[in-house]
Amino acid sequence: ARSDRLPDLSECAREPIQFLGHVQAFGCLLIISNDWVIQNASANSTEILGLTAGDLIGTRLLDHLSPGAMHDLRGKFQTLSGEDESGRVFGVDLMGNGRCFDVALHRTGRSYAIEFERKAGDRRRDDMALVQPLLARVRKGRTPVEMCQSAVRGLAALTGFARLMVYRFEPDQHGVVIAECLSEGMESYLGLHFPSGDIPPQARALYTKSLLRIIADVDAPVSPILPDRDPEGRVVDLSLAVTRAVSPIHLEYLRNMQVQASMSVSILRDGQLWGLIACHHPEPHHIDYETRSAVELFTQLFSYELNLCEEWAERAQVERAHDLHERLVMLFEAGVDFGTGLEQIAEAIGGVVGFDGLALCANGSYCTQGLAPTEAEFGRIERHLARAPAGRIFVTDFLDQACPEAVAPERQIGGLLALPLKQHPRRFLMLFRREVARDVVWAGSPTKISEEGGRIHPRKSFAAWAETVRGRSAPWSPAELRAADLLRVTLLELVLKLTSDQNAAGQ
Ligand code: BLA
Repeated sequence: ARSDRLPDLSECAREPIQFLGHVQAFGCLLIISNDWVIQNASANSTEILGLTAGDLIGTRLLDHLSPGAMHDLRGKFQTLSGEDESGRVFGVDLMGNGRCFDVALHRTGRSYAIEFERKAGDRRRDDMALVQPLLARVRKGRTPVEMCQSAVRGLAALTGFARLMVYRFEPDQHGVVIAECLSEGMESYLGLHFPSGDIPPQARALYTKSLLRIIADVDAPVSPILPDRDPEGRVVDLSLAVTRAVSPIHLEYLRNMQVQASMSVSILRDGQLWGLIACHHPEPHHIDYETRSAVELFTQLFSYELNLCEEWAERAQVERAHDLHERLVMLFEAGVDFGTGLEQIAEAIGGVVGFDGLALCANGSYCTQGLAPTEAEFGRIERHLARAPAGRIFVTDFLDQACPEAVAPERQIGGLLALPLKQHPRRFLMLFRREVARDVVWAGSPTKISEEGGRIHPRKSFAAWAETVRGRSAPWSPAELRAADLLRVTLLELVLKLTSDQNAAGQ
């Protein structure tokens, strides 16, 4: 029966996820005018505040709250200026009866949204104080992946989630789990890839504005906002609401993954979504707003550190690309050539461009290193490339599409980067990359795919992703292509020199 209410899967990208009109059970939401009159209230205000939507709508907020609480909230409201700004106040005794709440507020159009969550009574921990030591540990990581690993470990301790992952978006927008922290009995997703559609574009756009969302219990009843329109007749925009109920499609996905609670925090780079810290729990799991705020702050600082580390790695790669010229010139001056020194040459090139094998024809014999086609297949690719524009690198992450039927599928070659060595006849040094779908495997039996229920399931997503990338390699990055272009010039120079040396020797 549940499926009947779900939108068509092909309509995913059009689902208006910020206009679904409901909040989750853990908090309630009021919309108030700028003179504090309550315009809308979620139906669960009864459970959270002890006041029904009917009691609230049309009255002023100060009719219900203690003077102390009103003072705190007013002060916060005054700091909000811009459209997207939000404020938070923790541990407010709303009614003056000792029951404390965390409060979130933000502007929405001409009104304000204000959300309340009950605070656990026995709270003694200062989460903000934990952010600094966590960050200090992250900084010790030497690579982006090490930093991510340390971040999920730290957040596991802070939040109690059972599976925490860093999910990184690739250039084609699909994603891969690059770091993970599991508690006992949880299935590992490390290294798995998922298609871009698992997080549709409107969700990604929202996640660059609203950095953390929690789904405390996928089966908890959601609560409607009453009435469902604002005074101007528009559906309430919940983009920045922390209690926003999530897409029913996504809830189905989580249920199929046996996840009962989920939280994800955006990792941004230059304002774009770089990835997510995705957290799962097999039971309902709510962490209060103050802890979530500490997680959000940590993730913002962590993103900054991660950006620095990535930029550093990128700069180091550019330096290595420049050094490669010197290294190759020195090798050749020491008498090495493509035939005798292929291993050293491959190692030097491997420092700036990632590949799984290379091949070329040197002095009439076919030389290879690692993953490579047969000589006949190599010849077929070379004949194909002879038609490509001269004096440029040729690159593809889908060899079978670029040069159909040149190479047998058993070779599992997905990517090719060809560097011209000679004009007449045209000769190339070719770097090969393995087919990526064969590199990655789903943890667990692939036959389980068909046994599992539900229309959307990460196993099926993974299978669909593997299908779309069959025959493809990981993409060549812009930095690698820049390095390859420098390498192209170096190689032409070296080959020219080799030929003139040989000519001189022959005279
Ligand atoms: C949202 N999908 C999400 C989110 C994640 C994923 C992390 C953010 C919400 C959250 O915190 O749970 C996907 N989660 C993953 C993936 C992994 C994971 C890939 O843990 C892997 C380890 N999803 C689909 C399909 C559709 C879809 C086919 O698989 C649409 C037809 C929709 N996903 C979808 C929507 C949202 C979403 C609409 C937004 C939910 C919201 O914020 O309201």
